[in-house]
Amino acid sequence: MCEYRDTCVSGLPVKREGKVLATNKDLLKRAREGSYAVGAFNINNMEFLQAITGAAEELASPVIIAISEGAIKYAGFRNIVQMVRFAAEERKAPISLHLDHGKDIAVIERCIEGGFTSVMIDGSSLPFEENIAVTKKVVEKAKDRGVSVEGELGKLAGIEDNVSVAEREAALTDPGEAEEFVKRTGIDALAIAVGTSHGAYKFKGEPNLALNRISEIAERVPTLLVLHGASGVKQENVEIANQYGAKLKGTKGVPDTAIVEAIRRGISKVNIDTDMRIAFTAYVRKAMAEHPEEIDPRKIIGPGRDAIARVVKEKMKLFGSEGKAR
Ligand code: TD3
Ligand code: ZN
Repeated sequence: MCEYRDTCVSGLPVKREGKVLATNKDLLKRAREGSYAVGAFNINNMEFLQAITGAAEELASPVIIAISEGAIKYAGFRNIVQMVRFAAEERKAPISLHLDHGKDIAVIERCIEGGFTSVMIDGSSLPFEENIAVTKKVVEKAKDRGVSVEGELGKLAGIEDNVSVAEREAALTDPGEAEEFVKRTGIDALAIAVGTSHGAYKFKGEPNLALNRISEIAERVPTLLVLHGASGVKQENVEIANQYGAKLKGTKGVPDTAIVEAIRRGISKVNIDTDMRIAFTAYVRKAMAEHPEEIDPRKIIGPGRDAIARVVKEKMKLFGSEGKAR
């Protein structure tokens, strides 16, 4: 039997007429209307992609495959695009191919021309006017191609990292600026800073997030809102990793309750990378420690791939996207 979505020729997937990949705008608009969020999960290789799209298929959830500039360098542009397109042909779940934290205009242009359905232009480190200028430029290039654009305003620094209240305030996204930024750039989605940061060390003390900022921004800004640095960094996988030789100390992530609250207040896209990295590391380490005689890479990496799928399924349930692609 043909396992592919549409016509099959000798068991090979045939590109559907129209689009194989969804855009972020398509997926996120529906999410906002349905009061849930779509997860954006980063990949660098085949195993992560298989785990994520397999989870999406199993739970009938839309999903965004996020690719960093570093991932393009590591895996190769054409490998990434072809792998993700093939996954989208093979799986029933709607899949979008998104450039995460694009900074290099040449890379962003290549993504727009070369098959990505969404790009992020991260001008958050630039002065306000420069951020607007570069973001606008990307929107102009993307529009003709039907590619969605995500911009970023505010600094993704952990609140605890900032010494003073004034500095904390300065890092968070200002609702008035957000309104002007969206109006002047025409972006489809805006990444906002509400106290999260990238990686496994988000807070020194207790998690401290400015969740009310999300409501304030959502009230003034008609665009879709994105939460970066959203990994939960649960102790379970950190402990397994450490048990098998990792040295992850003082890790801290965003509590599940805060994620649910962020979505309730208007977040439609939630970015996850660190939680998958920790799960992968934990289970690859475990496999190598328990089977030191093993040299078959499938026996070593396979358990890591299974662990990623478990993390992704948990996130899809948390974000409420499970069953939304039925
Ligand atoms: O944009 N990303 C993914 C890349 C960050 C490097 O890990 C995120 O916002 C994910 O954040 P997190 O919490 O998984 O590090
Ligand atoms: Zn990010």
